[in-house]
Amino acid sequence: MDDLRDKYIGLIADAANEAAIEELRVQAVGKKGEVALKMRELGKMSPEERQIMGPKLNALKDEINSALSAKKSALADAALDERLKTEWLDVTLPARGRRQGSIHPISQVTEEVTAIFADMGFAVAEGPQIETDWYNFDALNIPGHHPARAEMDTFYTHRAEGDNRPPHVLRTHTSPVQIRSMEKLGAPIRIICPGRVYRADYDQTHTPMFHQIEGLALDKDISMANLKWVLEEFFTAFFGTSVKTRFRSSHFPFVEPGAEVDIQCSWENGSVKVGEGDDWLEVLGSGMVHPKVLKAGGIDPNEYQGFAFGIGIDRLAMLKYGIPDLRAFFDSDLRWLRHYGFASLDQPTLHGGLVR
Ligand code: 2NL
Repeated sequence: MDDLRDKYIGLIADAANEAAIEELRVQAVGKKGEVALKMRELGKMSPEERQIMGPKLNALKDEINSALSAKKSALADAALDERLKTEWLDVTLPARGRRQGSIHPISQVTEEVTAIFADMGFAVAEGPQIETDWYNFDALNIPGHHPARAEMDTFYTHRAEGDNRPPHVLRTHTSPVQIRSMEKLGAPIRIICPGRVYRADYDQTHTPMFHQIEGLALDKDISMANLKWVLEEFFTAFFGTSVKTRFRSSHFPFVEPGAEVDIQCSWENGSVKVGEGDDWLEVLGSGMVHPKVLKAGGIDPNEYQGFAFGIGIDRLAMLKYGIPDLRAFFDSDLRWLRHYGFASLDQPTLHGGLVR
């Protein structure tokens, strides 16, 4: 028995890892291990012998077990020491650089505008940027021969030779989203449709892609008065100061009557301030939705009526943040964004959190 003890104490001392320890445990004190075999022999012994050998075998089993667990924790300690030697952190290293990206003013303004209209019960609707000419023109009471179609400098897609269907267009306004929403949701409805729109136009004040938000509110008794209140409420929230509006009669094929809306402003040495002074700045088009347009959207004009408006997001962003040149929006040098106070994306609370 002493041989057995010396054998295992030696083997345990030499064990190199946890797997070796486990192997030794099975071999020595497992159910079919050497100590168990010896215990089985107890049955064949005389009671006197058994009384001596029984406790001795139990003591041997205990001794081997504690040698096993002592070795196991010694191995774990050694492994930890090894890790601590290699996996250390140099707290004197310089910090990582800040990320360069930042929220784009167009995205921020879109979020600001949608949040304000959401407070007034408007849901956001989106739709395709490549449209059929039905949704972009005909449904909006702009027939094929109408000058508005030519005026809109539309981008047309290409059809395969022999395919005589009318080509798709890049939407020239977000109105098609409103037609699709009327079809899908019916009336009453209150939605705003933000998104990219396209017109073949490029100069100091126009880019071929720009951003628009259109609004639509239909119910049994919605009037121009509701439109005026909603717009004044919007401008006041957006610019953070009360803003007077001025409606000028105007024509758009999709509304009747139609109005262009100006906001109150002042001009001081070349820069414009909204909500003060006695100048006016044209910012949007609006009107009561034309009965033909309601019909195109599957809505009965004898039962429902309402207003619609369209506003350019790019111009709104320039006005609110004093950005003088459209080209800034397409500049890949982001330093100007910080100049105008658009924070890095590393401070995500500013993203959408700065509504009013
Ligand atoms: C502009 C003109 C406007 C609308 C957009 C609209 C949409 C539907 C029906 C009727 Cl589905 N109207 N949208 C109405 C009037 C003007 O935008 O020059 N915006 C900057």
